[in-house]
Amino acid sequence: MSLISENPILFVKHTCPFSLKVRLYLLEAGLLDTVTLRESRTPEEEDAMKEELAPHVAKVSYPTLRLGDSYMTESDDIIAHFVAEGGPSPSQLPTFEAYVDGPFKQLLTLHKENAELKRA
Ligand SMILES: N[C@@H](CCC(=O)N[C@@H](CS)C(=O)NCC(=O)O)C(=O)O
Repeated sequence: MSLISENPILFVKHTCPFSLKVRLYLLEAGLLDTVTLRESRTPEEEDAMKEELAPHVAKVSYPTLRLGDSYMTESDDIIAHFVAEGGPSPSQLPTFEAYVDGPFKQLLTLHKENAELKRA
């Protein structure tokens, strides 16, 4: 028996809104069991995950999808990958859409405002 998982590996950070976006897509699409989920929940786990990913990507960011030897580091690209593989379009997933149009959008706005205030 091979110990190597054939599933794509999804690396996520527990509290990351971009990671939650991809997880929610997979959950509502019924595709969560098609990936191996690797989640960091503590600073120690984050450090270990960063060390593991750093040799393979220009900049470590979450979520990251590992597909064999290639790595995708943009949440929208990751979702587009699953759609291209036959997954449902995000517009067919009301809970996903509610998250993206509501809390996710608000978090991005707050994040941008915060960055601008810091620059001022
Ligand atoms: N454009 C990226 C943004 C992802 C992003 O900014 N993720 C944050 C965590 S929520 C990150 O990876 N920050 C660097 C880090 O935590 O080391 C995407 O849509 O996936």
